[in-house]
Amino acid sequence: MGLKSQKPEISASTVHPVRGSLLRGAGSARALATCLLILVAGCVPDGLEDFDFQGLQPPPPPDELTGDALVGTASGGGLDVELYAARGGAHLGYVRLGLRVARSGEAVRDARIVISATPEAGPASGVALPVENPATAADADGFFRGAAFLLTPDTTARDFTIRASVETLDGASGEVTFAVEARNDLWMQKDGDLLVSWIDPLRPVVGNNLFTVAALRWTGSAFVPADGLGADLYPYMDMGGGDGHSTPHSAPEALGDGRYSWDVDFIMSGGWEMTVTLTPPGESDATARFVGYTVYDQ
Ligand SMILES: [Cu+2]
Repeated sequence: MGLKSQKPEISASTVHPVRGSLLRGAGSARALATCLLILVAGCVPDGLEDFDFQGLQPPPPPDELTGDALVGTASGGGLDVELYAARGGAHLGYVRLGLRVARSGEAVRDARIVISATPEAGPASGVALPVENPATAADADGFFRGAAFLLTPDTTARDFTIRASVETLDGASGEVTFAVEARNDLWMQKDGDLLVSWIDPLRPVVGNNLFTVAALRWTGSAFVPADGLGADLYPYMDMGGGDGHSTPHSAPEALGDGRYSWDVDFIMSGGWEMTVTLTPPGESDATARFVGYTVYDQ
């Protein structure tokens, strides 16, 4: 024992899929050698008794972090409204919102809803933030689905007000207000006056994903979409011991409205770093690093 005389058990999930051109960093040569060895006979990286590459990754957070969390309830005009936010609740950046409306305990399934969102503190206090209003029909789960960018220039002032003006198709109307404190986590990264929000995918999986971010610039009085930027993506998985690798992805596509997207084929589940480099014409690069982003097996 101790010698690698036993043939390690190799399953598809423990073999590290690596392409030489995706490697980078000081450990590249060693990683490549490691992986060639795996292909030939299996191998044991430094400090490991068995080659469980997935075991090098921190345990993935509970899946509920991608789900809807109740943010608050409010009533107005005889309408009771529950506000939900995806990804486990309100956070800085692009927040998918779900509203459930009831009148006298009866779910309302058709309504015109207009959302507004404003920061309550910091340099952008009172500024109207970009929002997406829900369609007039609730989805199968009874949610009116919309979204808001909860943005703040300095990321420390994280109190927001979200308002919803609700008008049912049969004439009832009410206005509700929610005080929301947003988490500062990986969903929004800033560099200077550029704020970069992760839009999609909500829950990335191994295989093909459309990765989309939105860049907005704080002008001192408003957040405006930052179009016409050079855009570059570098997905990277740190495998520990100086080894790491990227994964195949397409060239960027500028979608307008400050949005940029890439097709990304994640070759492994676990924690990834997504580095987005944006270059405004005639200015220096801005870098947004989304670190610890979990890619699920399915
Ligand atoms: Cu990996």
